Amino acid sequence: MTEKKIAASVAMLKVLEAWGVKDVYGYPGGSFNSTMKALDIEKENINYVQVRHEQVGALAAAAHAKLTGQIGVTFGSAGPGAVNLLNGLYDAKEDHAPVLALVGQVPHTNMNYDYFQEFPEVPMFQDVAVYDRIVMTPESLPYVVDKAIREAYKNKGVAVVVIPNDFGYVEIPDVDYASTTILDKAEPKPAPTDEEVDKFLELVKNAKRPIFHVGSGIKENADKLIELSRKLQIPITITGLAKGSVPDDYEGNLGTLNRAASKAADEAFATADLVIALGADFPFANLVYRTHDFKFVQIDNDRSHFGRHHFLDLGIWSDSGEFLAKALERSETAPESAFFKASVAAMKDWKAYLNKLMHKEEGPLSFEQVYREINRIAEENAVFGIDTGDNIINSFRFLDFKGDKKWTISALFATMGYGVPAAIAGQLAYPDRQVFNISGDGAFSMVMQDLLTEVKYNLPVINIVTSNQTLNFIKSEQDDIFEMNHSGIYLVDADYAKIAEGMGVKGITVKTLEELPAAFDEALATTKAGRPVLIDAKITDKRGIPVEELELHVEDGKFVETISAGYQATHAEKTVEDFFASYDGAELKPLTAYFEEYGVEA
Ligand SMILES: Cc1ncc(C[n+]2csc(CCOP(=O)(O)OP(=O)(O)O)c2C)c(N)n1
Ligand SMILES: [Mg+2]
Repeated sequence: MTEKKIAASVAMLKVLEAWGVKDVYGYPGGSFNSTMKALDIEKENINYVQVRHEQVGALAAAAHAKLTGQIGVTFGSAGPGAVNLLNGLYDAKEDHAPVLALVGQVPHTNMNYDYFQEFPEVPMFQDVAVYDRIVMTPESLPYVVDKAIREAYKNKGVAVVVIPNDFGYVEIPDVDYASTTILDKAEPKPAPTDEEVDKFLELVKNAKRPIFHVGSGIKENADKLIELSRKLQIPITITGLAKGSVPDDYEGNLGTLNRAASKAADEAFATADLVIALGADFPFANLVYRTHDFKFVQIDNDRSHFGRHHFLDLGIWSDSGEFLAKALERSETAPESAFFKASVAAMKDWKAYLNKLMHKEEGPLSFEQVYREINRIAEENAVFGIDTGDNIINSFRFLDFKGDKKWTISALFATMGYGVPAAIAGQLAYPDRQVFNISGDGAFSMVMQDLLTEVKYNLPVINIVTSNQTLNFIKSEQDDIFEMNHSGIYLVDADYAKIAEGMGVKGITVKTLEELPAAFDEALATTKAGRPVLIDAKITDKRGIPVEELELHVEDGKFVETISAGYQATHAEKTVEDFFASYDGAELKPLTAYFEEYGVEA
């Protein structure tokens, strides 16, 4: 037994270091001072990032995990600090991101005496955590944290360790508490059998309009997917999290479904008679997968996920790469498909429309031109933190994901206030890359105090605030509710550039199309000089085209395209043509026009 001693909290930080943790996001409190002391002692080896709100710290940890695949670490003090973490921890849980949350607790000698800020914290985190423990002895503190990290990785979720403050000061034996010295190897990948793949190929052969729905499970296997898509003539739709993983410039990639969607994807999906879900978790399945009957194949590497979104005609437990490789090996090239061609043509039409909007040179400033400028100055390997709201729809439609770009959103939890923390985490994880935060005015004003964090750590983030003085994403929903006035969605405007300046961030306001390019040039120059910048883009509260209102059904053996009855009841537009025209898209054609052109049968 070693004679050497070390403070339990320092031993715990050494465990984090052994796991490769570089940055710890949090906010101090009296119940966390033993760890704060250790963070000072260990400051050469681990970096404490002082955020201005625990929610921002937890969201930054979640974003770090989503961007890098490595564990994110956050902390808060007992009671209020702990509660403030919850939003970010739920984001991590929902997007399956490994995160460790260290939570302060009053000294163990004061526990159960209703002491100041003493709460039973383990129950507070029960629902969000995959591992949730209070440390019972000083000696076990580093051990429990090591175990927590293993659980967070294994279960792709949040591990919570509650630390009675006094334990951290206690000297314990100075030994290696981290389990990371054990050589690690990748988990074995489940693979399909020949029979399973043959059954899949049979279903494809018997389908008239098969379609892929691909999620983040595609990982590094997009090349194989594209090869199979071409070979079997199956167009691809994707979930939001697969955006960028399946290249946008592959002609058979129709993009995302539902509301943050492309027109061609929603239309083609509505006619599919076979849906092949590949590594896809789709929170809108209960809507989009219920519009019509189709056969359903699911390929997933997690057996607990089968059937969660649709009844199965075939379920294949497999890694996406293993499945695609075998499917390529065992399939024969399919003849050219009219459905594939029509879908590709509809997507081309949609892309031309988006391009036209981005390059519009008259009229008021709107989001499309802001995205054009972001694309213009974005570097090949830029990192984007994108906030919840219209920017989700718009980034899926307009942001150019080509190159080695990285991006992160609060996908399944969809919390507002994600952009700033994600950009902070992105810039710290990738100091040599260009980093953007794209936030709506509502979302930004929930976390704008943390511009101070960008300043404190010299993070040259390009903050774009799409300032439309509304909660526009919700306003659009209210537009479609029968006999409802707009309620609670207008925001008092603020001079966000001035607010930024007050915090030490270069602030630029843009009100017109003419001012836009110069503002972006200036922003670029500012960040090149190492300073954060904020562009407050005063855009209109125009709504992007709600392609989810398009519906297709069969009449007399032919597909007919309409707009939903709900939309018709709340808007003047009755025909698809009027609908397109009202969103500046008179030239858009319904998918049915392409069906006719290429001879697609119902
Ligand atoms: C914390 C939180 N509160 C409320 C919502 C519901 N919500 C989703 S988008 C949105 C509006 C976002 O407004 P803004 O940030 O201004 O972006 P815009 O849609 O106007 O571009 C709201 C209120 C949410 N997702 N998260
Ligand atoms: Mg807004």
